[in-house]
Amino acid sequence: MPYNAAMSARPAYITTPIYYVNDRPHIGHLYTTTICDVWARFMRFLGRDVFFLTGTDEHGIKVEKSAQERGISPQELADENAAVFQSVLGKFHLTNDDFIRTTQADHERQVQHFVKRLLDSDAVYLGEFEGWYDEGQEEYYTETQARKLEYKSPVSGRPLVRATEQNYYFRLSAFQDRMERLLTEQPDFVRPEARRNEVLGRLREGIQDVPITRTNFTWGVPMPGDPEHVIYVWIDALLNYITALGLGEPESDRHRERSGYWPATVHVIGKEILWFHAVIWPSVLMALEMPLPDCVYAHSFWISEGQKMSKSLGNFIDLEAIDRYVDTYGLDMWRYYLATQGPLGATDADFAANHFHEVFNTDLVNTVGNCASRVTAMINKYCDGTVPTESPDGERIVLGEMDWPTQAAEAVAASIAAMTRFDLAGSIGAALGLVRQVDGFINRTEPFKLAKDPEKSRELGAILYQCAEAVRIASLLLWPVMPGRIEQLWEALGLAIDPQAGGLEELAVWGGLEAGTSVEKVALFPRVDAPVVAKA
Ligand code: ME8
Repeated sequence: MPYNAAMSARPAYITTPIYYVNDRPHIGHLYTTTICDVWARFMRFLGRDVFFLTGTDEHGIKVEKSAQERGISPQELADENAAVFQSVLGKFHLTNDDFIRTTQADHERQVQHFVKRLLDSDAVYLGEFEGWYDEGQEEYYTETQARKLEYKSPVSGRPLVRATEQNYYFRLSAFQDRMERLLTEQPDFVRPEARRNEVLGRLREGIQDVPITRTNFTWGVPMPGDPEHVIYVWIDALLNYITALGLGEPESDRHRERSGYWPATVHVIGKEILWFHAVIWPSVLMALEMPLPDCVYAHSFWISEGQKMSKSLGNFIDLEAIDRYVDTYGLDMWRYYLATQGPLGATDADFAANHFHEVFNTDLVNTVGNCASRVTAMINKYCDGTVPTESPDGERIVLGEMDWPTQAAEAVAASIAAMTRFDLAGSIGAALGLVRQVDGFINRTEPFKLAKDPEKSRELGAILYQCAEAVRIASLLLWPVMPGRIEQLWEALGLAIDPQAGGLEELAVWGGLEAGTSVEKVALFPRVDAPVVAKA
């Protein structure tokens, strides 16, 4: 879907999963939140009104058990770990507009409100259930599914257990046809394509009603009118996407300020929670007669040094490991690596220290950093540190057979289009492509040679203008992923830009850099001697 101006009028709403508080943040959580952040920043820079939500999932048996083991209350455990998740946000320059916690009173009230609505409309009923239960994931499987999984949890590998419960059920089976139609008629509803096919395949095997309450623990939102039952953590969690906007409390401030963001533009999640988001969630919304999100984007997983991350293997990328990367390479390289090398497609991505180092050198040191320093250094050396003019006689001097305005406009359009469809690497790649063209242009036109000939000063000025202008335009497209270093570059180029105020497309038009502006030399990405080594 290409970006067009009309879209900027429509508010955008992007969400991450809400993370379980019985875990500590690691690369997986940071990955999803970071890619959402890059998209949110880019869309805001385009002038879109964006709401970016993340938060924590705090109920359920796992939290209850972990708290018990530690001899504290589930609320204490939730408070402690939610604070850790929150503290990470600022540190990684993540610009979420709200952080929802499922133990918030207004969330709990709204969960009850929505479940009551489902009960009143008969989308939820009381019944008996028997199935194969994954205790770790709190998920039920049918006999067919369980057999395929060899009666083992696909996540933890632990045996599934046979369980019978009297529970409230959601009539998921009633939505089979509508779900199949949705996935067929709206192919972008689940992305990437391979994931959509997976969901369609499982849908066609048939779907059964799902229990949405539990009686084997108490740490959760009580079922309205039957407090023996606690609302299943997944229903509670999925509803966060609409409770954060106050959709269950039409009189509230939240509703007044935020209801316009629904339906969501994209729910970004990991592939392991696709079924909940691609089938259960839209069915619940259909039952509530509410509009559906535009897209559920399920990325794949980070593995580490070629293997599944595990604490015992010592390849787990936890906050301590992340700190080592950030301390060595800077936060912007961390964000750059996640955004460009991450598992956004249907296959897992390998986080590897050597690869990280290589990408840093190739893309940031030798391309962005080197180009910015070459151009600013030449302007200082040959033009007294002020931006020269591209058209001394009122007409642009064309050199090196380079139609810069067209090249730049193409890169900008490609970068915007890619980001709009959530292809982060494509968007960033288009910006980097523009930087590479500057390097090639310098090598072809050899301004350092022209500088020796006073009669060529007009050409020299035009070349350096064009280089600086192309770097400026590329920098606008790179700001969402590397805000820190790019702002440093803007300062060196004498530019006062406020991306929060929008205007990316206007700023990215060729010719925005003003002749006469003072330019300082910059060194954006200092070299790093050797890759980070895992702690012994
Ligand atoms: O599932 N690579 O929370 P959670 C990439 N509370 N991403 C990863 C990852 C990895 N190795 N490991 C985790 C839950 N993630 C529920 C969600 S939403 C209504 C409720 C990311 O704490 C990825 O986004 O287990 C995944 O979906 C999420 O962390 C799971 O976080």
